[in-house]
Amino acid sequence: RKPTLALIGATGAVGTVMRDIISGREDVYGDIKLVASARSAGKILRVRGEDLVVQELAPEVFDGVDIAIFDVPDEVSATWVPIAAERGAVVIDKSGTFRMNPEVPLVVPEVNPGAARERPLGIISTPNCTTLSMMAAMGALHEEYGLRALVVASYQAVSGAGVAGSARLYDEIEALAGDRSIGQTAGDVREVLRDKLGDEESPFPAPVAFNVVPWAGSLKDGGWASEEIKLRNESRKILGIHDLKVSATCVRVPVITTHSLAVHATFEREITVADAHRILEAAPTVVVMDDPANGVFPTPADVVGTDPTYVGRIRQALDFPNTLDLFVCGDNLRKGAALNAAEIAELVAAEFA
Ligand code: 11C
Repeated sequence: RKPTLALIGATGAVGTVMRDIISGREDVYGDIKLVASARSAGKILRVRGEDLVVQELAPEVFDGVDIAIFDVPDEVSATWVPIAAERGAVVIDKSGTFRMNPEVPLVVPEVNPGAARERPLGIISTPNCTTLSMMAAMGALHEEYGLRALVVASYQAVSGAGVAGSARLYDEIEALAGDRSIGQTAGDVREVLRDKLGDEESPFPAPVAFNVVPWAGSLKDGGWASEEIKLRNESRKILGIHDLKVSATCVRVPVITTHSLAVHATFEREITVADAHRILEAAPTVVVMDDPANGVFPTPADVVGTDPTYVGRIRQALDFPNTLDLFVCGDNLRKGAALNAAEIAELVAAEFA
């Protein structure tokens, strides 16, 4: 039989992409329910060519649901994911709440698909979009060369902070556009934004238009940002390397969608650029764009809206043994969020066949 699917958080930035992805992939579901907060309940949204009424999140909504995909804030997942699991749904949760729970697998289907079956709580977590942007590529390289260490700088898109993140960048660009004196004096960008946008709340701690912001997430011990700690812990869990050395600096950039990462990756054995090309070209969900002599490398503007992980600028580090430097781009709303969850849901749906 075909399992019943519920999408919780159906109206958010990821929920919107999720409906699009579910509509475009092989139809493995019976009924689909769209669920959101009271504010969005009653809206009519399209999925799989059907118009569905969004239902309000309530315990009864999970009756008869086999698979529930949650894309809601951490605190909403903390309350509602266990309720859905108790009512019999296999939950795929995009929040950070359960990712590091040893009884909850953290799954990237290209890397550890088998882990999706080991779910004693009936919960499977899907990683942070920044971690996910490099996992398909790093998993493939690790399989042959044994990954030992990752030093990463991220260039994160504003839609990682949801609909409000994208709205803020559009508003800032509109407020600043047309004045060719902007960006040449300290503080002028902040000043114009204050004048033109007033007290409008920003999800970012500094202007993101005409700027880069070395901060993503909340403050953790030692001055680390939560995003940087997630990237470390989640990479270790997904790749199954408990002592993987990871150091990250996460930076927000004025890009609407698609996270990029500059990755400095050290392996157990010597690895050449040709080795990396061979492995990554054979990886089904990775696209190699690496011909800098002809201006070929991935950029967010060229890959947004697509599913693969793109890798370019692959170089053998000059001063570090067994180490590659490379640049990765991945759509943070697709593979970074909705697509990975949909792929996990398909693994679970196959169990119903
Ligand atoms: C961002 N990666 O770009 C974050 C958003 O743990 O899933 C997702 C946070 C998470 O802001």
